Amino acid sequence: MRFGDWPHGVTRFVMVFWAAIALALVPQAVSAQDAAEAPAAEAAPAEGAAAAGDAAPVAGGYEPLGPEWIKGQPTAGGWDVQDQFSPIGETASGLHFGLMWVMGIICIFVLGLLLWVVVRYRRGANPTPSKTTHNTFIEVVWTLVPVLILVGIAVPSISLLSDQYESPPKDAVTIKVTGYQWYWGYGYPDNGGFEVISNMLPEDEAKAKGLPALLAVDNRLVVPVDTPLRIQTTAADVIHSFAVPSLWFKIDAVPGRLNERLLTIEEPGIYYGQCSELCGARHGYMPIAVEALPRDQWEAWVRSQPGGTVGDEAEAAPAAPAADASAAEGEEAAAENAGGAETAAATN
Ligand SMILES: [Cu+2]
Repeated sequence: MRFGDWPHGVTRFVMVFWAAIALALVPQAVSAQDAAEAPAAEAAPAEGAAAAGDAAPVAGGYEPLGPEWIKGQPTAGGWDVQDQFSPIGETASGLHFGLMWVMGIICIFVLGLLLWVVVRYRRGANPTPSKTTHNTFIEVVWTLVPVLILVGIAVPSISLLSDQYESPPKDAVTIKVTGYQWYWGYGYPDNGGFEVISNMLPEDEAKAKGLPALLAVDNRLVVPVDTPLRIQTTAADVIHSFAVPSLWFKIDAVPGRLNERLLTIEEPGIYYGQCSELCGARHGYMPIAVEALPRDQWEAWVRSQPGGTVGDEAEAAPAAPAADASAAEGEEAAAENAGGAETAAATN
């Protein structure tokens, strides 16, 4: 390109640049409108959920949660991370969006400086350029400011990283997740050792129940809400990965190895995920459905399972409050009486 053409080239570049920006922003504006309309639509299920919560059986019974309780699932046209329902998820998505703002502001600032230099100091507007080569003040500023920004990012980032490695407390409910080709098994070693096998529902069956196809399963992973869960993963054949986006939870399930992570779910509801490690022909058809229930309803569900026990009720003594089961003594008693669990369940 000859220098004589330069202003023309700049004009063309600027026009193409703004056209690209406009093209990139229009779909986002449209989805922002969609998002603005969404709350009205969401309000109804929330009311339904509250009503269902009031009507839900408390003493003794267990009813699987209906579709109005679905909280974590992908949405059509969605372009952000899913809403978060675990403490780690809320921190992590907050950090994610905070960093997006930091990156956006820095990009716009640098781009603005660049455009200003290109336009203001082009040869036509500035025929005799400055001979300045150093400016101590500016150099100190452009070193210190990025350092401070990076330190500001590192503090929440590293503390989030360490939070994600936090060990589950002693009273956590242990759930052993086993990946199979191509379904999931959920074992409850603290509650009588039963295992739930979870297969994807066929599409017509899922739709008949008002549940999302390819995500709905026959037996969900039922867990207590607001309770630390010790999720242990392994696999029986090849590597799978247990992942639920709305709980910010993903951990590989590796044959011959037990991985462990703490999970706490804050609200009752249904949270969908999928196997996230390419594991064979039906990798895409082994969804995960987590159903979080209030503690009493979860205990009712455990008792409805073959050999399911809560706390140290396998003992002949009257059942102690569930909270006591967490004590070391309770665990030992539970271990001693694990063999008796089936007998106790049979007599119920
Ligand atoms: Cu898999």
